[in-house]
Amino acid sequence: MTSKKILLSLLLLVFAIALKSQNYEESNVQPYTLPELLKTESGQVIATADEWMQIRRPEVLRLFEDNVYGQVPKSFDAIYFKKTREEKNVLNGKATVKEVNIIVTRNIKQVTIHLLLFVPNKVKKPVPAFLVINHRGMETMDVTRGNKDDFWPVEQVIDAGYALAGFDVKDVAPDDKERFADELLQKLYPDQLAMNNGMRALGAWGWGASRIIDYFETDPAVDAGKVVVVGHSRGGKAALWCGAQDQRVAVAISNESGNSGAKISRRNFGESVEAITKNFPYWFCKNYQQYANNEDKLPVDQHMLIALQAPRGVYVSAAEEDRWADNKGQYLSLIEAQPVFNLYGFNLNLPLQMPSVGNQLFEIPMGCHIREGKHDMTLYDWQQFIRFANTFFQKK
Ligand code: GTR
Repeated sequence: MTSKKILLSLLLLVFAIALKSQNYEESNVQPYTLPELLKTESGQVIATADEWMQIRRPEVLRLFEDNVYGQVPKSFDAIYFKKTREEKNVLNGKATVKEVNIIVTRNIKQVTIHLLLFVPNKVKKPVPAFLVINHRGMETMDVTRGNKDDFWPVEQVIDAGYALAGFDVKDVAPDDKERFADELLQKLYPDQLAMNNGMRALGAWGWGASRIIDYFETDPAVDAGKVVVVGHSRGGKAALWCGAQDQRVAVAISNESGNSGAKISRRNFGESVEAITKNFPYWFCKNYQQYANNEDKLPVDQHMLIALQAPRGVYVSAAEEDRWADNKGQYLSLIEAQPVFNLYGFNLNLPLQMPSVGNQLFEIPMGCHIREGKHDMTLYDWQQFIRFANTFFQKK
């Protein structure tokens, strides 16, 4: 073979490998078999909500810990809440803003989560709250409202009668391959770093949201039983993982979370486990690497993450042009998770077809929408979240 031909065959090979892991053609989606949701590892068939809660749910949670996101340590020595600011008349008198340092200690080390919280003034307390796992930096939540970002539409959320809370993920785990361990992992849980099923960034972000719920339990203005955890993309993966770990979460909202979030991993469309573990190894436990290009060996798939939210609320949103996130794969997870919700007496029967673009669909406690446009979290998305939450909480 001439060197030209060798080069050409090599290029074709590279192209074929890339194609295998990043398919965008529906007709190229290969058949797959999902792990069984309602059968335990020892073969016991789960037939009641009680059996799910006592037997299968803990098993599925452990499988996600050991193979995907890593453990989430529950213990620490102390937690303190230090209000650093409170202004009672912001947003034209409509809201009170608070900033609270949430300080968590373990073995004489500490981390501080900076919580930003807006609470509506003229509404009966306590109020339900949206809690955003924010990976886009504090600027997006600009407290002075000089920089209004649709990612954080506090005016609209307050008008709808909800509190809006947020924190920057860097307080617990910077979103960076080199520095992700700088906060929570090195300071409080260094032992996790040595473990193949140890916590990494996504686990830390969800852990951070849980500490904010700890704070809500002490704030009479917020209803800690009505917390909607919201995340976009990588934040959406963390929101689902947080809702799986922490059953105080009333609703988990995953906005365009895609691979290792809401989408079925075995469906070879858009981002693959290979791509995500290569580009973002520090989001997941080490064990997850072994499923790159090997999704069929995963003992879970992401519909089981949706099922772990039952019987609480779960909402999955998508954007038409966000093919990387595999909108159909996300919707299929909702469909596949329904049997667990139905053990609780719901009668979910979502249509097999995804809603068309511009439409919202919900059968409480599940909901979804798909909007036109690109990968982002927009005011339109928030309007749908609020509409879903109003119905979920039976608010006016
Ligand atoms: C992408 C990543 C996705 C998604 C996204 C985001 O680069 O591949 O899984 O998380 O980032 O967070 O915006």
